[in-house]
Amino acid sequence: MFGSDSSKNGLIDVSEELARKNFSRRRFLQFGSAGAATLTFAPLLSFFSEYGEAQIDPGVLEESIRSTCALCVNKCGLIARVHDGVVHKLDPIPDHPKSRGMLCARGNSGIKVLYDPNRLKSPLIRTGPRGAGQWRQASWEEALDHIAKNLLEIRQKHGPEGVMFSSTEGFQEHFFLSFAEAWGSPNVVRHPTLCLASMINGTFNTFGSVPEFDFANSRYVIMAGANRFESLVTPDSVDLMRNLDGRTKIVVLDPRFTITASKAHEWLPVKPGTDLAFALAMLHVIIGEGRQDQEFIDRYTVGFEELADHVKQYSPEWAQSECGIDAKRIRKIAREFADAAPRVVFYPGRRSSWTTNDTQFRRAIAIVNAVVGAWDRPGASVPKAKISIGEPDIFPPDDIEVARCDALMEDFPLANKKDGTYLGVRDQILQEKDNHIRAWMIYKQNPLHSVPESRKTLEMMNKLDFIVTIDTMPSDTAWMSDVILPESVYLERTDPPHSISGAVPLVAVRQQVVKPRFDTKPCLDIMKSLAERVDLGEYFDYTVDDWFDAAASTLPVSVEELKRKGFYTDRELPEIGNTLKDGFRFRTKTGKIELRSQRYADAGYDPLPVYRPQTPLPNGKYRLLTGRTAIYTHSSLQNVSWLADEDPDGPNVWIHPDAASRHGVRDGDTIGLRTDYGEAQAPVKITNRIRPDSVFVPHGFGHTSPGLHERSRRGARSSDLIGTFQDEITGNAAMHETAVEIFPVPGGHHEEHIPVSTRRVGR
Ligand SMILES: Nc1nc2c(c(=O)[nH]1)N[C@H]1C(S)=C(S)[C@@H](COP(=O)(O)OP(=O)(O)OC[C@H]3O[C@@H](n4cnc5c(=O)[nH]c(N)nc54)[C@H](O)[C@@H]3O)O[C@H]1N2
Ligand SMILES: Nc1nc2c(c(=O)[nH]1)N[C@H]1C(S)=C(S)[C@@H](COP(=O)(O)OP(=O)(O)OC[C@H]3O[C@@H](n4cnc5c(=O)[nH]c(N)nc54)[C@H](O)[C@@H]3O)O[C@H]1N2
Ligand code: SF4
Ligand SMILES: [Mo]
Repeated sequence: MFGSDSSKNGLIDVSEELARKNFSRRRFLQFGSAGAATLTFAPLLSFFSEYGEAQIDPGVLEESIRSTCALCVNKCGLIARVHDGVVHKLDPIPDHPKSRGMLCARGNSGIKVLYDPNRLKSPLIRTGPRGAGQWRQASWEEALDHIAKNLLEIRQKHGPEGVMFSSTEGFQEHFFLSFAEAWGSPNVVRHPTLCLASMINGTFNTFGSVPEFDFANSRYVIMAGANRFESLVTPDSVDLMRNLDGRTKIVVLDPRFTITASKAHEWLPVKPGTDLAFALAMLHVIIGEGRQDQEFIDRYTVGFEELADHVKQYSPEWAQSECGIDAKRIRKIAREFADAAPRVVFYPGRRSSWTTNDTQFRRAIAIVNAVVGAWDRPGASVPKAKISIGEPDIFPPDDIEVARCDALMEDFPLANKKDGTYLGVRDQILQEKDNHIRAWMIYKQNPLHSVPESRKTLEMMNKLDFIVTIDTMPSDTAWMSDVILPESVYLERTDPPHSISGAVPLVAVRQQVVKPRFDTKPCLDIMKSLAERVDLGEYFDYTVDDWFDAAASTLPVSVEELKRKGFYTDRELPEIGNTLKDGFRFRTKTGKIELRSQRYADAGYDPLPVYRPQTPLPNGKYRLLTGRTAIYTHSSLQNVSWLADEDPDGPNVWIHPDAASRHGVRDGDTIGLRTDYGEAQAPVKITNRIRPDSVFVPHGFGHTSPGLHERSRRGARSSDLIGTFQDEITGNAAMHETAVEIFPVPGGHHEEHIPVSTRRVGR
């Protein structure tokens, strides 16, 4: 998984695809634009599946080009080996501060993302009923004119707020958001309330910032659910992996025996949704036995007395009855953790969209770290730094006067206003509390997968007059849109340089490795051309080169050096201890680390984390858990054959042997899954690596778009099953509140058992 050696060669693979279609590579290159012309009349699916119009520019840009991976949130540094206009291999940048010389399986397979035969190849305009898959290939001029006309009509009738914008992070997202701002719509939703909003909120409202971790020097690490050896987060995953030398004890709480759990010293199969009981009991033991770092507490924190009183009620025996972890074990871990402090980390997690009380759990984690003084010290949580870089002078848009469509600030006063809450906005539209929103612009996001309860998302789409999706693939969401705009993939684009905060901060560079293969554009070009058509061109009076010049003007390196090295940083090691110097003010209300949160108290929330039991599971049902595996990114990359071929589990839903025998299903059978929100079918993996009361539905399978390869359509779409629940403080989606039934389906029993690990899907 962490190897730098990609044994597969892009050229060979491209040729394989071509051989299948009776093309030689030479003919393929010659085919060029003539192929594109004939395809205009090709049948419907040809936009998505044919290779004929592919054009690889034979002009070599450079042999080795440094850039940044974009296949997940992590921004690892890569070196592309390019020959004759073809990317042959992707290697990691050895000394990159974010990825530390690692490029994961997905990063290595980026070649197959570039050469994916199902890629979007030109703008498409819907010609039949929505979702029927009738498309017309359009020029950029035509597609953008069409979008501009529709947006302007909506603005005239409903105001700028009539257009909703939604997006997920990325180096070009800025331009999409700039368009939304210039357009004047407050109705913007971003991915954090599907992901990490509660972790950010709980941690920030304790420490006034969200830290990284000095794992290289840690001696004790507790991971609750954070599956760092599958759900990779750099540099954490790499640093933890390097730390598996026996010096550092790792304890993993997870209802599943994940790869991370398999590398840990202790696996605690916690009952889903009850980790807060464990954390509170740890505090009970640490404080009850006087193991806290009192000097640190007195000097840097507020609220200790209240905390000590508050956790008296949460004994390990009580916690055992809630979370299923033996009281003696909790005591032992609490003692070991406090004794190893401050070189300890109770890791706050990443996707913290689990339960309606998630933010309070993340707060409790922060508090455990604080009371043992594990903050801004070697081996502990350490604050991030950021390198400030210049930006071009941009014509400032007017302030947006209209209010958001969701009652965000009334319902979630401490939520991040700019990111909105996804489920809140959808609810407004569904309940027609706000009839203004008529259009939806979507950038680099697949809401039909990533937002729980897809039937509601579809219902919302049906209420809207106009939907545009900017993607690289014909995703399920793109398929349900009115216009699809194809963005060039990351290896074809130069993005503006990005300052990434971290214990070791960096400025990351993504630059073009090969010219675009199809009629695609980077988001900046798309937004700029659209802005010109709706009289907002003045807000896009810059080029991507201007962004490089502005950034370099504030750095001690030139644009050329920045591009040659692929990144810039101003240090090799984290600077530790700055927040512990005299006079430092934490960005909390009191200026101190808040064991008792003043902001929560002011907003009417519990200022100390209060445990609330989860709604009990109805008889015969299981807790539905979701999450990712090492080789896919959310609902992306299931189309990549290299990854699917190497995937031992694929879309298989995990169930415990007890559940299997109760329902009479065998390993590999197709089973039915039913919740109050929807139904799906998927193959099953029977394993004692999961608690008997839980079912794990891996995220990102069961695609419905006919534009994708059939390997993407295997399994269940988890968003079809998960219900709408929200964290009470942030509005974050709570994805593990749903109960699921499982049942055998007719024809689902496969007599001949094929071991999961040897099952192959076709290329
Ligand atoms: N059931 C369930 N739901 C979840 C999660 C889960 O574990 N289970 N995880 C949650 C989390 S943590 C997150 S962060 C969100 C993520 O949710 P999303 O942001 O929706 O992530 P993806 O599902 O990967 O969809 C990304 C889309 O962007 C497209 N894309 C990829 N690269 C580019 C590009 O360069 N340009 C453009 N324009 N498009 C591109 C892909 O083809 C894909 O259609 O999902 C959340 N939802
Ligand atoms: N390979 C890969 N890496 C990724 C991503 C990807 O899509 N693919 N996405 C990136 C993104 S955007 C994010 S947010 C992160 C997500 O990183 P993580 O948050 O680590 O990832 P998940 O896989 O969503 O969930 C982690 C684990 O939580 C467990 N779990 C479920 N319920 C509970 C519970 O109640 N208690 C405990 N203790 N555990 C529970 C699940 O069994 C699962 O193993 O990964 C990032 N890295
Ligand atoms: S973790 Fe893998 S997919 Fe994500 S940025 Fe790094 S190499 Fe790319
Ligand atoms: Mo995420």
